[in-house]
Amino acid sequence: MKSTIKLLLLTVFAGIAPALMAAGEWSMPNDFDSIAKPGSQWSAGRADIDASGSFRAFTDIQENDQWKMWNFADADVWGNGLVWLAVGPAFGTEPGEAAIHPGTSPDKATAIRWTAPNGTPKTTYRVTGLFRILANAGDRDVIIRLGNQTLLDKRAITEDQEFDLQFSASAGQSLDFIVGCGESWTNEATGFSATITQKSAPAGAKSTQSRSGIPPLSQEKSKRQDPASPSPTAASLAPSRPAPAEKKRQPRRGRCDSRVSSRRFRVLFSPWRSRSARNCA
Ligand SMILES: [Ca+2]
Repeated sequence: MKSTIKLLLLTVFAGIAPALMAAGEWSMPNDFDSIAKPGSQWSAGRADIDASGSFRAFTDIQENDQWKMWNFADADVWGNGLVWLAVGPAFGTEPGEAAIHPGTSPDKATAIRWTAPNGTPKTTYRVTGLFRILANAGDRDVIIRLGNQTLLDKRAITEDQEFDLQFSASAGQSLDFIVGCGESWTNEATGFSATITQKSAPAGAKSTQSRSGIPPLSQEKSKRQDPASPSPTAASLAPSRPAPAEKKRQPRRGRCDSRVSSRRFRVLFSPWRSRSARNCA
């Protein structure tokens, strides 16, 4: 019930947030569509849970009526980590909710990254939000890291994790919201929301930044695939296909050394598996 109320509040906030947002404020999932776009403060990729500087941005996005998904689009898309914005119900996420899913080991954790905007020296920000445990979930690590400074570090958790933190960042400094696999790799899809608000700027500095420069999700025209010419990737995520259930908990096989074994995933993502593996040696 508590989780449902949180999700309801997030949904309501997502609906009114675009009208309320001002310069010096950034928010996920509202800014999801700005990921990797020029001028955006947001990106997503892989990050070792224990090594700052390990971030490597995802390279591909797939979109259909179920989700918009960033990943490496390689043979083992789940095992190498991904993030998505639910367009329809997907793996426990509700429409409009963002999710982070880690790869198979701590060095293959997945991060959504916010980078402090250009134009100001060190500035104070407040960040509030939630890592939401989805249905049938396993344990996972949740970490918030500012450069090499750890702001939040919870390992192998199975409960929702809220956060309300204050930090100071210089232009270009990155804040990583990281989800790792926990003690074993299975069922780590984690709902994610965050709002970053600029609290102060140095005297004489004038912020010229809007939150992303990209139209918010609710204002952007839906990018549905043209059914007459679906992309191969869209076909692999066909909207008519029922959303698969969360992976069942697997017997513990040591820390994060399991691999995708579900026949269902192999069938579901067979188009990706036929593609040459890349990026994730
Ligand atoms: Ca786990």
